[in-house]
Amino acid sequence: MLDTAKRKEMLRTMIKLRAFEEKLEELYQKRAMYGSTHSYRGQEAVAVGVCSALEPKDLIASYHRGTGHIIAKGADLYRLMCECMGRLDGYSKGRGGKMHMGDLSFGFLGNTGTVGGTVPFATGAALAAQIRGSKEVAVSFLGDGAMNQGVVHEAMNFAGIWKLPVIYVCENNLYAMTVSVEKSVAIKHVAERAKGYGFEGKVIDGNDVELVYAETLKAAEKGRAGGGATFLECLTYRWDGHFGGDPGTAYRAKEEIEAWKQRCPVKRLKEKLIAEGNLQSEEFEKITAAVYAEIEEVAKKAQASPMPPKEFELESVFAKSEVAHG
Ligand SMILES: Cc1ncc(C[n+]2csc(CCOP(=O)(O)OP(=O)(O)O)c2C)c(N)n1
Ligand SMILES: [Mg+2]
Repeated sequence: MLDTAKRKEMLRTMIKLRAFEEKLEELYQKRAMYGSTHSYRGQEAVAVGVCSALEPKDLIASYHRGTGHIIAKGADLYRLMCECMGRLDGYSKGRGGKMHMGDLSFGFLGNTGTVGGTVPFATGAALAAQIRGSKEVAVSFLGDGAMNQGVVHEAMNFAGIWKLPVIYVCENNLYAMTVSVEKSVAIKHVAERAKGYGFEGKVIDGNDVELVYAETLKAAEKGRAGGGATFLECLTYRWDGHFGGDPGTAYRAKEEIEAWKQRCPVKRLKEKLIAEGNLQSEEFEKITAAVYAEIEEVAKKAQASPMPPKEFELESVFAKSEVAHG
């Protein structure tokens, strides 16, 4: 069993993910953030359970709903916030925004707004680790909607053939934008597809951070030992709309949203620790207040930081014309 200190750390990180999303939402409403938000509220146990079970050298690939994964893997909050706000100090110098970053210093292969687009990133990183014999494991986070992309099928088939040390963590939050998984997938659980790729697929409670941790640890140990890939279908739910401009209620029943809020991953771990006598309510309040204060500070600092200079517009682009246009 996980020790209390580690579980409290996981609780703190889940609160951090939530506080970060709430701050982004506020900045988005004030037009202080560019692009859009894709709130991770409700899904925190997946990112935190997975990343807490990984080693620093391990790698993750993320997607549009990625801020939670990036924080859980160890991002610098200031640099992340700057990127979300289009600032020079951001991970992509303010050019990529929330959906387009990458930084190998903390094992983050990158994210993109192209659904399913980063699944091959993690698969390729796992192939590289296998060739080098470096014992790294790569994780690809992906949504239920990404499961219907061709490139995802190609990558998973490849991982099955080569027994790659990769873990596919599918966050089944029951919707892809406004379309329910029942309407877009012909089988009950996408994890069943893993059999067709030649590796193990499991359906787990994605709101139970300790379970997500334990299953990731097993999958990582298996991958490091040469046992190949694992697919984890984590059942979870996004509390908010698909993006900042979507209230999320036109295509989902209020009762459904409320029922999932009762299964809040933060509340679950908090109540468990309290029942065991390992946490007091006052301590929880203190942790929460400290985390929210930290995020507030980060946002203030990011808002006061410089924008990329104008000359920067033609830097870091793949192609530019030397011809002057009149
Ligand atoms: C290749 C591609 N097709 C369509 C879109 C539009 N799109 C953006 S997010 C999204 C839904 C993704 O759903 P899912 O993978 O379940 O992730 P979630 O938003 O639920 O976290 C779609 C269809 C896109 N960005 N990229
Ligand atoms: Mg989804």
